[in-house]
Amino acid sequence: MFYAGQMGMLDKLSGWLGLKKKEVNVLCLGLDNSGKTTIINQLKPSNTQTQDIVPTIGFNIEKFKSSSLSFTVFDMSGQSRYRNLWEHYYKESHAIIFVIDSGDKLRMVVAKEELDTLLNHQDMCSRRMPVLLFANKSDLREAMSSVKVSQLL
Ligand SMILES: Nc1nc2c(ncn2[C@@H]2O[C@H](COP(=O)(O)OP(=O)(O)O)[C@@H](O)[C@H]2O)c(=O)[nH]1
Ligand SMILES: [Mg+2]
Repeated sequence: MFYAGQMGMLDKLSGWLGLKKKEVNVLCLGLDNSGKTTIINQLKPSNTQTQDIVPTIGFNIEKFKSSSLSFTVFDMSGQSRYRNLWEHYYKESHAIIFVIDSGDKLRMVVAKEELDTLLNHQDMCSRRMPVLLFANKSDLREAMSSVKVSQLL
């Protein structure tokens, strides 16, 4: 039952992202601490234990695969010298989930910069790809509304 429920969630996600392909690679991006690992762990079916964390100094990539969806997760900010390590994932991805911490007013401008850089990247702007902007942590008392977040972005 738990497994079926989780699969339903992933199917819904495919629907929201408008994905019709059989095998799709989803990139989950955002600043560190925005909640990417938490979201991805919620999406994981209970039998998907293969969490492939590839730690490098100051940089990590998480991956998991479930039925036809494969997820790659990484932090986008701060470590521009690691940029070339994750940029090559853009080419092979079919959809993006960009996670924003709605409570992090100070770094909203950094999130915007990273989003702009992403969307202007040569491997991104030359094609059409669904992007889900995930205004996370809306439960926080100081959280900005999703409308406010989208205005700032
Ligand atoms: N209040 C609140 N905290 C969250 C939410 N999602 C994640 N967090 C917390 O934010 C912190 C960073 O989350 P994490 O998933 O590690 O972020 P990542 O660096 O983007 O992978 C953790 O302490 C989480 O428990 C949320 O929706 N609401
Ligand atoms: Mg993480």
